[in-house]
Amino acid sequence: MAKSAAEMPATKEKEAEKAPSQNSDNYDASKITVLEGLEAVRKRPGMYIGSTDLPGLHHLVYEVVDNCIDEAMAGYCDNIEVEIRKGNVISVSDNGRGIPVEIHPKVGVSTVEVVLTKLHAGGKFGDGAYKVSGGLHGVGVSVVNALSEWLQVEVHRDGKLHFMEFVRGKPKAPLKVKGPSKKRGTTVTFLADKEIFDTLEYRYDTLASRLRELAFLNKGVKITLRDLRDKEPREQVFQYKGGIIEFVKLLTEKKNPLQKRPIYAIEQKDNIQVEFALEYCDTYSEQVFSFANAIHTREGGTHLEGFRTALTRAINEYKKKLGYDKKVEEALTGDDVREGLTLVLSILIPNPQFEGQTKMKLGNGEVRGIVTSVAYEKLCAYFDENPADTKRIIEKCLQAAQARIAARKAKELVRRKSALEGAGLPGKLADCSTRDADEAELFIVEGDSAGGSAKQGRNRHFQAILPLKGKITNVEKTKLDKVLADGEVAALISAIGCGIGAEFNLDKLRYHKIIIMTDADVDGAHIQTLILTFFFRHMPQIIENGFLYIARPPLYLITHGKDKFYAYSDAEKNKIVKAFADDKYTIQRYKGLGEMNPEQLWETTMDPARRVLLQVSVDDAVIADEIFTILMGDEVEPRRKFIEQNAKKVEDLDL
Ligand code: 0RA
Repeated sequence: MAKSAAEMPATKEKEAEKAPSQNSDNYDASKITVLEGLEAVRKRPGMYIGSTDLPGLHHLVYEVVDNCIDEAMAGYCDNIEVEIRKGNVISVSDNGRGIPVEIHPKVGVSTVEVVLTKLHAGGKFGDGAYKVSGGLHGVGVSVVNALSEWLQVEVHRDGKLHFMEFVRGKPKAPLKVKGPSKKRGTTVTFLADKEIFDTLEYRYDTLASRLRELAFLNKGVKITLRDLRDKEPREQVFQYKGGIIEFVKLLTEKKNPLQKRPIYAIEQKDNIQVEFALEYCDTYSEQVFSFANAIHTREGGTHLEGFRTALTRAINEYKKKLGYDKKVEEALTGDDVREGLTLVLSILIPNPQFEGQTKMKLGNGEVRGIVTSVAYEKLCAYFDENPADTKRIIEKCLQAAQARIAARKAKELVRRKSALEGAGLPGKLADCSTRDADEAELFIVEGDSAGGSAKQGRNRHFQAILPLKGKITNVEKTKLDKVLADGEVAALISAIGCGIGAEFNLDKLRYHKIIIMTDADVDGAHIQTLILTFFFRHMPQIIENGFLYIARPPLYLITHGKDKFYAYSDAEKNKIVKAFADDKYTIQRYKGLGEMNPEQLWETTMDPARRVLLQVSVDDAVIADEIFTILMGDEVEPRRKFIEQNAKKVEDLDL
């Protein structure tokens, strides 16, 4: 948690005054401002790096790497190495120009010191290059320094190796020359401050995912990630000569593309560089990655809006040109041309403006028209030159339109039955009495018998029960109209209260905890996956906002005299049993939720004070999409491989 100003030690201001006395001839007003600058960062870290939890911690690494990427984008660097060392020390090296070492004319200390101790000093002095750093939170490496217990910087420049060290943002000594060097570049090594961060345990996969993304966006640049924390070091090298074309190919690897190769274009207009790669597959969902200056704009923005306009316009243009208007008269909508689309859009812009709650939406208005005109022209050129691919793409979009028209009718039908409207909650929902979504919980329970126990065992003030019969429709293989025709899914949508598709509205969510409760067997695991797939594809906002959970019922009841023990794994069971000197105990293996009586179900799985809930999160959208495509799609071979490779985990499900 971010520490509030009040919690910070009161001595900070004094320390700020004391520090320059190590070097009293540098004791001037500007120096004090510098130190105060970093104190502000330590007081309100959240303002600079978003949070002091795991995402904030990873942000430190990204901040340094972004500076290396700037060197790469300016054409001076093609090798970046990131190391997680024992004790969670991070080291980031590049072969860029090296941070300038000469005395900064305005501040009177080395530029290295300015860059590392002054907020916003990351600015590359207006050399006209596009920049990643300073984009999202506009911070720079000084923030990393401020939030590190210690930080060391090595600069290879002008034939020399320069070195400087800091403690909690304050220089230990001025920049010094350590010796000669034939190399060029910068190495920043730091230990994040445990006084600031909730945790220092970097997640390898999270860092790998971002570094891979950066490698795709900066074609040719070699980025190495090395984890030296465990006995067995782990290393991955990311380098893609094909850039975002390879990104799209990776995303569509497990799907069936409709094209020979991705559509790709890059062009600069009015100082804005527009680059995109896209491919259509025979799937139903859309996968989009949009970037502005290598920052992942998860909420999209003007660049994506501009692109969508161009895509819809160009496809409608060729639909008409190729005579498809006879087949479907209605114009294709934005949604129609998005089905099965995999798109990577990357733009470079001199002054990006990031908006939205998470600052992940591009706001620059001038970008919209520029992207539309570049993309429209390039798409039309491709459609002219590749008639066979174009036909397949248009036919795919027509299918989407037909399904949409059918879904509209189906929806109207369902609505008439008022299943989706507030008027009628599903009959089998045992709702809770509270109307406060914050405290309300919805248990999605497998089967009517378990549903019955859950209904009796629950706390009816805040716990609602929705029993689902059997297996719901696999949404990965089915269009929305058919999905809606499944009464179980319709009941689920209606209970949740947000609607579906374009009408989805998260504000209407009736429960802030939606808990999937299935048997601990293969069928239960399958049902769980089906429900997860439904949320992932149709209500991702529920997952993104942390509202979806999985309940963990116990596997065993062990009775010893009058005492009862529940075990949630084999290991736990063995541990419990070992503790009994005598043999007078019995073990009951729960095969399903239905075997538990209402009281047991409450004690073990539903009581907030005692239960174990797993929160569902989709950290890495690329991997999640891949897993759902494999598990629920119609390609048998990759599914077989996935299950084989993960056989251990699958077994675990069926302990
Ligand atoms: C300030 C100015 C220049 C480069 C850098 C900072 C710089 C910072 C970092 C942090 C990690 N690696 C870095 N590489 C460079 C411009 C250099 C020039 O104009 O010579």
